[in-house]
Amino acid sequence: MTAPATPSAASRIAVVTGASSGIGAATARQLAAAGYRVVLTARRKDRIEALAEEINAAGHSATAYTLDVTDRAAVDEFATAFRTIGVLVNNAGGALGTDPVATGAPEDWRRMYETNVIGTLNMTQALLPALTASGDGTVVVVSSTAGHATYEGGAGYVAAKHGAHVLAETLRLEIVGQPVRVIEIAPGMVKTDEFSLNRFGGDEEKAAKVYEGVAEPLTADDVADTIAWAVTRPSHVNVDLLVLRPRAQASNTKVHREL
Ligand code: 8X3
Repeated sequence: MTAPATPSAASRIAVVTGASSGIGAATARQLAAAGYRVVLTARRKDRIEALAEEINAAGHSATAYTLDVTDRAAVDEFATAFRTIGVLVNNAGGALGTDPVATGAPEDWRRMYETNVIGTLNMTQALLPALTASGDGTVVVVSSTAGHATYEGGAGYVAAKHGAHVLAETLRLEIVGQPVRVIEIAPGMVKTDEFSLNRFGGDEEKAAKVYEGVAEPLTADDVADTIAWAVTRPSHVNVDLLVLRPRAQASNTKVHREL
């Protein structure tokens, strides 16, 4: 097996969005352990500050920066702090509702497009010069299996994640020849504290049902581990797209449940 690459001085900073919980927080921890100086961004200041403290106390390096990725002016301001960065992990996003197309709320669709697609676009555009300047940059887009196939009740989220997938795929075409990789990680069923809870507006019962009888849904750490693996491949190796699901999930609609 190829040994993980150690980040060079110019590429040592990794910015992670949505770092306040779940996959984002787990990714920040793992990239910090891999030798990156992680910059944690999210809207919830208390959470990212607490995580930065935890990472620093473990002997690694982290700073917290409160940021809403959908606020372009704030993102541009954030980007002025960096001349070079090595890694941008676009993880912020999420789902709202499981309504069918016939009755889904346009406002939910809009918000999902804003966070999953425009947020990724804002961060990627703003930081691309710094990623390129490092001479060895990596953009990670955390999409979803929802970015590759649909399911009933999922259209708003599926449409947004298809948007994130297309952004990654198109950017890779457009910047080929420049020293920046574009990696898409597409997780299936991941059990985190907040993903389903947010999707169902805080309804714990509905959120729990998503994972009912599923032996071992993926964890945030499983996904973070995959992201860290892809990021630490040698610079010439671009993991274009990696789909990961729990063993109990064969497709978006085929899940084995022991009930
Ligand atoms: C999460 C996967 O199946 O809830 O991105 O759309 S799913």
